Amino acid sequence: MRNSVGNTEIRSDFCALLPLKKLKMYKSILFLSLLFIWFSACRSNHENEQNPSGEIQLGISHTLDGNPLATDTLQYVNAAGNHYLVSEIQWFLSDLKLEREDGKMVEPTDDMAYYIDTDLPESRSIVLSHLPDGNYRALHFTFGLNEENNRSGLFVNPPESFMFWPDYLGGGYHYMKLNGKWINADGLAEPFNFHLGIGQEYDSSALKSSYIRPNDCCAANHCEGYKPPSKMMPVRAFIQNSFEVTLSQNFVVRHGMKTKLEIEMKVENWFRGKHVYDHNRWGGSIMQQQAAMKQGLENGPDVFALHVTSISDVAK
Ligand SMILES: [Cu+2]
Repeated sequence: MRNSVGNTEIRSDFCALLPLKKLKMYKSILFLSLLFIWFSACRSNHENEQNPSGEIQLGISHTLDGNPLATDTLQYVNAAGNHYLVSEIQWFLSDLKLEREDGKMVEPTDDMAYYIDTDLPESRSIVLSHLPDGNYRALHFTFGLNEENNRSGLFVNPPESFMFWPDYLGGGYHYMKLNGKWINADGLAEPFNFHLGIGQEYDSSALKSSYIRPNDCCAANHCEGYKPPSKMMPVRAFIQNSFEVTLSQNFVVRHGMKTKLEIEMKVENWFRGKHVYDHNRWGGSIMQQQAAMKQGLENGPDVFALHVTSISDVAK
């Protein structure tokens, strides 16, 4: 009996001991897990405190006379009095930089250039993430591609590759194709290709025997809508026409938040400002007319504006 009691006691102690050991083991695992989670959270918090980062969603809009651009409708009149329509706008925005309130520049992306197209909605939204938290005072970009980057063969796939600028006119890529029609002096709707890119300085003193025939040498290398003359004076020098745009505007980047900004292209301003651009004067094709491109380019800085749309949680 005692034995059996003893046995029972021994057995019951043994049985009680096993769960206790397991319990201790579970407690240890739980403790270590909690310790690990706590340590990870602290480390993560510490990293966030060291490098808090937020996001910018940069939209691109095209407006005309204060309203969203309506394509293919003959409803606009420019400063020169030309009645006109716009069918499409394609352009490059490059070297994007953000300026903090202390003047330090932040390069928010590894992408050198962005192709923007009025017919491609996805091209009009750029997401910039992991940006340093803080207050900012301006956004900078290059309209088109700068001299260093503007090299033929840089883009091999469309639509970017379709932006090529003929090598005999300087090569690289169009900064912008703004295509449309205007009612010319004869009252007819005539196409215009307001194309901006590398300009040329022609050698007017060259012998006629040295003129080049672009259609013979490079017929496959003309952009659509552009018909070069049958003979062209030799080019003495090429002119880099891209320009820097600075858009002063205060905005913030906050950790875990998404700031929505919008770059607005005010299309009518290509044709007014420093110069009143007249399609009747320059005609439909200006890729060989540096004086015409210069008017547009010098109007360019007033073409762009930056707006702060909203700030919200990244998840929204
Ligand atoms: Cu062109």
